[in-house]
Amino acid sequence: MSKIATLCLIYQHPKILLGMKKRGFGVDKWNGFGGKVEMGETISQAVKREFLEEAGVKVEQIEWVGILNFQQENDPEVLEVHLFRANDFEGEPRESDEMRPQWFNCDELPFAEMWPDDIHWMPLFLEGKKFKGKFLFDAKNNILEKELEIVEDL
Ligand code: 8OG
Repeated sequence: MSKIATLCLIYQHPKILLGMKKRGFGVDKWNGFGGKVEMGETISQAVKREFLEEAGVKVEQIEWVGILNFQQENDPEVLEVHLFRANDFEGEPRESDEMRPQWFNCDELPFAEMWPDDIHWMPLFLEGKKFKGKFLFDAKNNILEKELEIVEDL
């Protein structure tokens, strides 16, 4: 069983746009923007829709950089997250019901307030690598198992 979600980060070296999740899954964590892919839409349509809904900005050129599978212990469901980078955007990031956007310097990312897997793949993201990974979490979101590899193509 698997669900598909998107995650997209705007990276304009050295700045990266994150959002504080205000409600729901991942609340009180800084993250990129994204969510579940809806019926009848493509993955890239979902990236653009979620960015507009959550941060009020339009992203057009997006680059597919990773696939990460997340699973909770004792739960057969796998969340397959497609990770994207955008360099450009239109509009001014603004707060929504779901996210409070903020720019960070890529050397000062708030890993203590991010998902625990992010510290593992973020260096690859910042280096412009493509990667695939798999993380298994316990009920407290500690990482029990981790697989991460750089790939040429996704
Ligand atoms: O629709 P919803 O907001 O529930 O979607 C969840 C978002 O959170 C989606 O963009 C994917 C993202 N996400 C996870 N797990 C993890 C994780 O471990 N690390 C990061 N950085 N993002 C995650 O669902």
